[in-house]
Amino acid sequence: MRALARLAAATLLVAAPLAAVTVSAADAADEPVPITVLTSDFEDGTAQGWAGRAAETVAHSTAVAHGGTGSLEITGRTASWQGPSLDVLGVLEKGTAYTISAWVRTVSGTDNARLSVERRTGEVASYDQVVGNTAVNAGGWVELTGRYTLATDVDLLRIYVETAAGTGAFHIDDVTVSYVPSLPIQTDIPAVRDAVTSFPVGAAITGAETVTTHGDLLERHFDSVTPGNALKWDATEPSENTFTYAQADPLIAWAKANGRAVRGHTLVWHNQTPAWVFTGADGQPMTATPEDKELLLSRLENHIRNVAGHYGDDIAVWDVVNEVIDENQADGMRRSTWYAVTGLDYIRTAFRVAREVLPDAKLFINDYNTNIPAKRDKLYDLVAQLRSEGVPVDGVGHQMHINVSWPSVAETEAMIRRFMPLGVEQQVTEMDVSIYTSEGESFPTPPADRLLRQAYVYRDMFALFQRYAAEITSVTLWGLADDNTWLDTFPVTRKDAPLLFDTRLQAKPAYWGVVDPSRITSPSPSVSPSSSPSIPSSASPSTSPSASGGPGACAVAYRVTGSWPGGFQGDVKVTNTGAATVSGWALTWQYAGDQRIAQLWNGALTQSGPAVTVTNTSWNGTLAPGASASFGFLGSWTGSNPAPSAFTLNGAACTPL
Ligand code: 9MR
Repeated sequence: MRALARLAAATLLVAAPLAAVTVSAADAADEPVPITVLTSDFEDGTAQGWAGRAAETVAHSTAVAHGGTGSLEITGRTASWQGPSLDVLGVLEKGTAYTISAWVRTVSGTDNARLSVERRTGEVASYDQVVGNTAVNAGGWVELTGRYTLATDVDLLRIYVETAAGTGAFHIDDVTVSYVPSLPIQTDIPAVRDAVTSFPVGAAITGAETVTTHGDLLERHFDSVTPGNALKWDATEPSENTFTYAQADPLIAWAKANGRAVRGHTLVWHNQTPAWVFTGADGQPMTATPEDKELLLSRLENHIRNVAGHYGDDIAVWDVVNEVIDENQADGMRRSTWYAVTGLDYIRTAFRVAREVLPDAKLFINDYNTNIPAKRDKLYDLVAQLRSEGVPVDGVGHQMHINVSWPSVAETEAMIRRFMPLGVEQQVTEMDVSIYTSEGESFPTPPADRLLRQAYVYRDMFALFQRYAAEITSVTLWGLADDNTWLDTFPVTRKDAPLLFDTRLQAKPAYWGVVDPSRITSPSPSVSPSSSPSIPSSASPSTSPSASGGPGACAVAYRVTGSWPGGFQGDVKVTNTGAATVSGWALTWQYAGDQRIAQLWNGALTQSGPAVTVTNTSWNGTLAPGASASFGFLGSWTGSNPAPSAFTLNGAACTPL
């Protein structure tokens, strides 16, 4: 398969409305090939479509350049938010994870530059920060680079650069937007939610993870979801008594539509809480006065009544308070503003109000490092005290942000056992397993030995949780796949890989650690030799007719998922609609146009003129009745790009879908 996929380095270089689109062929299964959908190099003497956000001046410049001789200069700014902006509606597609990069320098002086996306749907505008404040000066170019996935349909979409403080002139150059084509999800491996039946398994998500291929992966494998940020205070009540559910509503709607549970996260936290919450009536930061305490608790009550009430029974489990413990304090309580102003009363109020609003919901106290005995015991003491007072704490959430060498199973078991006498539910709420064991490490790609260690950690921890299934009522992973994890920037910026699926949404050894530990040593799970499929030769694709189930026993969906002048991306799903298992397959079609496939994944390609044959890989060759296999590809076309109208599977005609 490698040899077949590693075609001659075909390069498609074609003009697109905004920029050149470059596709270089390589072995997509092993080496992701980024596709650049936008380049602004300012080498043609124009502003290449960039405009100001207000009345500032945006013009081509040859004063400085990052590459070549031209850049874009922004002058005449009267506010720090003013800067260059480019329409990318129609360039960025929903659900695709893009890398956006821009080089910036000031004309003089220093500032912090940041890069964002403005989007509007109807009257509602949102501003998504892609790259946060980054120090820039006049002495050299600084790259702003970050990842962005559009999760919703929009009427307006623009990328822009602004600064944090000043209004000085600055330059930008060599702006690029690129993505690595996602692979189809594997449909021939067990679903996590089917393999683990002792408790529901969930994933923390953003809106982007409910659509396209990510949505397929989520829907296939997970029983429940936790909005990772969308229900936090800064997202739901950014200014006093103004509630907005624009981020969270689509996630909860997805869960409802797909019959999945939701863990609500979180009603009270010291992070991601807007400053106004802690600002007193006098405009000053709150202190431990009776007036400030009363105001803060009334804001808390109002917040919970609105947010929990908005979702009602659609969210049956809430992290009511998050991370309130500090084991280094004698009383075990984190010195947050919540605590400084109200003592323990913010926790009492939060649980009381949540119970009033949601009499049937399970109410949790959630924290990290609960496996560390000192912290665990402080949390135990607090929960014991609250429950003895009648505060309705139903459960303890263990975040479980761990790594490949810490903690031990024994420590984790002691954590679970510690809380059993309290009679509370316990849930694992934010599990991920970093491949790093210290802050000094940084790997460009995850080393195989770390991925194996990680698989054994997942295996052992899930086995432990299953042994304590009477206590552990759900396990949630803090993310869907390694392409979106908070650990890429914490505690330092480096690529981490803490989840079950890799950056291209394919199952990792960690996945097998959860689903079938006997297959851990096989990172690309392959069929064992004794049961390996007989792969028909592409030259004689009808060698297994008996296995195909006969004519008409297959259905093929051929889709063009992206197209640009001269190039296109597609995927094909072939389904065995017969009564017999297909063991090894060859799918053929004829192109009516001048299409050439340059690169194909999850299958092996032969193309001779318009005749295309794709055979299975080692791991998707067996199609039970009703089962499907999918593969994707990049290709070129001239003239027109019609979809093929007829397909055969092992020589038998299929129904085109
Ligand atoms: O995953 C969240 C990340 O996107 C946010 O930037 C971060 C900011 O506070 O919060 C992350 O989620 C945290 C969760 O809410 C509470 N436990 C720790 C999680 C990781 O920081």
